[in-house]
Amino acid sequence: MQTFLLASHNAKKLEELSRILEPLGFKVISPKEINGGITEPEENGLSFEENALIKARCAAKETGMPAIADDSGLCVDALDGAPGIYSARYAGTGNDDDNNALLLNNLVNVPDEDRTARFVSSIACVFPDGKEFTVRGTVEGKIGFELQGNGGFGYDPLFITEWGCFGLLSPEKKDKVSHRHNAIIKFTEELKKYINAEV
Ligand code: ITT
Repeated sequence: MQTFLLASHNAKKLEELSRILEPLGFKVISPKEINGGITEPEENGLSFEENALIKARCAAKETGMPAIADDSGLCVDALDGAPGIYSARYAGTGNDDDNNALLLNNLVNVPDEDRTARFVSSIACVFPDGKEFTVRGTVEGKIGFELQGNGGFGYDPLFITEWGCFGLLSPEKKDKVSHRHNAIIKFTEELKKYINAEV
């Protein structure tokens, strides 16, 4: 069984990644299980992929383990793709409530039909021998006019999809339709190619 270190310091994201990966047959280890933890590198890349690679490379180098990192965010069309790679620090406080309040404020005059958006998850996989790849998953939706529910994390209470607002979905439902799920499906396909190439 392949074991991966999940290089994330976001407890909710870690929960989601583990919940999706474990039934697919992967053993996953969180940074808390590593003696002394792992460094949280500066995410100074210019794309989700670059930032995911920065995190996974750092973790693989420090631990000698195959590492997976997710860099994700919300891209809002009416805001030219913002908050995008800056989603976690949009309001400058690192706090989900502040980020959601700022997003609502920045969309205050934007009508429903123009509030289209997508969640993006780029997952990087880095092996200690230096081999690496990234995959990207997305999910389309719209930004609501008010917060709904308290499921998930981050912008979920504002993100409305064909299955309903992410803030109102059960964890099981979100796991089946999310950008992270879609990225992990591609990750498993890519991993098969990697393993086959090694044989
Ligand atoms: P790590 O880098 O340690 O993994 P982080 O929270 O800093 O944790 P990112 O830099 O990838 O992670 O930022 C992701 C942000 O995008 C996250 O904090 C949320 O604001 C938003 N986001 C990503 N996925 C989301 C989801 O499934 N639901 C709601 N918001 C999400």
